[in-house]
Amino acid sequence: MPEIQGFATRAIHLGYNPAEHHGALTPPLHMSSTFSFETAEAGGEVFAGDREGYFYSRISNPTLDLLEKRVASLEGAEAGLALASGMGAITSTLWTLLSPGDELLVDQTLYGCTFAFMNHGLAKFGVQVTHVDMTQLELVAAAISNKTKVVYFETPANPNMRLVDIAAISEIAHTQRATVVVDNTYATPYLTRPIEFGADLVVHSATKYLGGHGDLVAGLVAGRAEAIAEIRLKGMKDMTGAVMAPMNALLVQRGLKTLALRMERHSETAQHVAEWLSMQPRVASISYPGLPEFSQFELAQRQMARPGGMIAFEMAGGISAGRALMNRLKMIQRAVSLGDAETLIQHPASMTHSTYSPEERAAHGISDGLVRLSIGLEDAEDILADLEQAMADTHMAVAV
Ligand code: 4LM
Repeated sequence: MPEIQGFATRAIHLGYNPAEHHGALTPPLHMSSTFSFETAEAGGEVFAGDREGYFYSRISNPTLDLLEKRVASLEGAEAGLALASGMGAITSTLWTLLSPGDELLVDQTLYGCTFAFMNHGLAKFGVQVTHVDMTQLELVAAAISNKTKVVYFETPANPNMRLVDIAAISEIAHTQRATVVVDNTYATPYLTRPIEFGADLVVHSATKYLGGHGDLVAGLVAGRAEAIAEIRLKGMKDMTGAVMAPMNALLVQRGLKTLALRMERHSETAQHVAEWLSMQPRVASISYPGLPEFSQFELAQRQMARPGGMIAFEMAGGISAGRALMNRLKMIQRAVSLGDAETLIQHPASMTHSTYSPEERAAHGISDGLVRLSIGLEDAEDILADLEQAMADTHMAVAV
């Protein structure tokens, strides 16, 4: 096979030759918890790391291996690690990197369970968790110290779409040798590759765009081989045990084959929907990186190949108007999660971000009226028609 260069081609072919597997087009599914050794000595050598081989699927498995190689390549990383969920990826990574007394410097806004793990979990074990507005570089420069071991952020952030300048923050973090971890779930490597901008590790909820079909829960980490080996052997093997099931690895491999196509379509439709929402008198505010009025439009152009499929907006009339709109939708599904073929809508304050207290949400920029849309792969006209009828109906309901 010629040298494989393109993103979509690597997502489909990398690391697999059907001729070595009876011509099977789809890579085999290795549903085996354990692996037998030819001799006792050989087993000992595999355990000691002196001989290549598999020994137990909580450490590695050939089906997970292929997925890890593909995701690493798509992220521009040396190595990857497949885990049971996005939270499994995040917790295995941070348990490996942090010790009591260390500081974890994080952005203001994070996915609800990531926030809970840090503020209500890690903090109990003597890790200093400091939030700083990472859109303000001077605040990050002032906050960082030699106690800062990890700098962590999402871009775009869940749920309010704030962007963080990966190159600028990585430069500041590296003055103190801190490890930069970026949650790339919203953007995916098709839109943004944080490692190319200077980040050290990328984490994913593969439940979302990488899987892409709403039929699994999975996570991934990518970065330098040495760091990934440490997360595999400490955070995952001994601390969380959050290993991905082989069947899910096969399904994520399938999802990756259409990632480029899907992200193009998610972005194109989301752009239409965002433009339409921005013209509605009953929409008080909207955050979408593809709109010129987006406060970080210039950064979005620099850091994202396309603006992506996620939109945050607020109705005039706050959450009661938002709920009225959600309840009148007929095709769009009221559900958490994102990145699926189906368009999903949810209310972060009472759902994904209810792990924050009301005071914490106020301090972290998550307003009670915010509604989050994950634009799916349906025809744009049908998504718009559903929103249009719900908006018109909401308008009448309020006017009556
Ligand atoms: C949601 N999100 O927002 P697992 N990182 C980000 C996420 O959005 C999520 C995770 C990690 C949602 C789930 C209900 C940016 C999850 C955690 O759910 O553990 O695969 O990923 O709707």
